[in-house]
Amino acid sequence: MLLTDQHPNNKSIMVSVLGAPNVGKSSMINYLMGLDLSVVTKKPQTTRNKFHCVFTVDHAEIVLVDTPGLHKSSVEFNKRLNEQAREGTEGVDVNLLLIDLTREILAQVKDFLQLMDKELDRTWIIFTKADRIENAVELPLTLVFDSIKEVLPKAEKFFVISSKAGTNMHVLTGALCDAAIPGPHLYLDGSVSNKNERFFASEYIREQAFELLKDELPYEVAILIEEFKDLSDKGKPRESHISASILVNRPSQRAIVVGTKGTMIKEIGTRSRLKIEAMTGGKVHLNLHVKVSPKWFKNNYVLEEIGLPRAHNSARVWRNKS
Ligand SMILES: Nc1nc2c(ncn2[C@@H]2O[C@H](COP(=O)(O)OP(=O)(O)O)[C@@H](O)[C@H]2O)c(=O)[nH]1
Ligand SMILES: [Mg+2]
Repeated sequence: MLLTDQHPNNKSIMVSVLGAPNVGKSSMINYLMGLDLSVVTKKPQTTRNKFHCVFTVDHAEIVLVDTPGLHKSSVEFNKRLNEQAREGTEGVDVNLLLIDLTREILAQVKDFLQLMDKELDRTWIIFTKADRIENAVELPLTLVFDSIKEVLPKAEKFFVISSKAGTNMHVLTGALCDAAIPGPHLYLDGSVSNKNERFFASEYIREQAFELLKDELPYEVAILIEEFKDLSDKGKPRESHISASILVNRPSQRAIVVGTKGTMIKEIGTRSRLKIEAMTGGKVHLNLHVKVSPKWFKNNYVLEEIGLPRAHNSARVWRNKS
């Protein structure tokens, strides 16, 4: 489709979704989209890559950039996660900085800005998890917002939302539509992301691993899609064959991910297959295997494979020789 074929009233806005781990970035995105696209778990640092989540309201296209939560760490893997968040602010029209109402507010803003280490342009503050605070919408947040403006001068306005209760979601959507800039849509034909089904298949497998595995183990797991093939004949319902490796760091972890008589890997497989089938709208054959890949989170090849290229502050050893 040519851009000139688009409706003359079309407008578009690109928005970063920023904040500390676990403030509710992915939950808000899923609520706004009306689709469980982004992975949500109770554990922090579930999101590892920045990616576009797209929805349209009338003629307005809203492109939300989900990002990993910024957090303090000198570990290479975490530096790369933080870099994804920093890059998420590039070229956007508005930043949404999510602040968890159940935690200390100003400290969250200051910590975030320090870790961001980059000036934020036009920013809206989104206070999240309003359902967890009694009468949250009546809190004297204007005063708090004024103090936020002292450290973040480009903060324009604030919203109080709950992705659980749906509070003020329509207000936020309305504000985004109003701020959208007249021009062509970036995504056509109902595309909801810049990432493909392969990416989301790996996300949904990782989501179930995060849910089902305990303690630190979820953080030591990565998913590599080895094969994603469509088997279906023309005119027949879609049928896909997916083969994926679950990478773990140590042999003892392999045993846990496989589980007694393979029960754990079966459960991860069944649950993630259902989510992948909901995405493809067809049948999915999912073949999972667990591979021991010692210190995969220090392995440049694996990190690149899972969409985490070098960060600007990566140690020298990670840089290409030039
Ligand atoms: N009560 C409540 N919990 C929420 C809300 N939004 C997110 N959560 C929970 O907070 C946790 C982290 O959410 P997630 O969206 O993954 O946060 P992210 O790390 O910032 O992307 C999950 O357990 C969510 O269910 C909300 O509006 N209300
Ligand atoms: Mg997230």
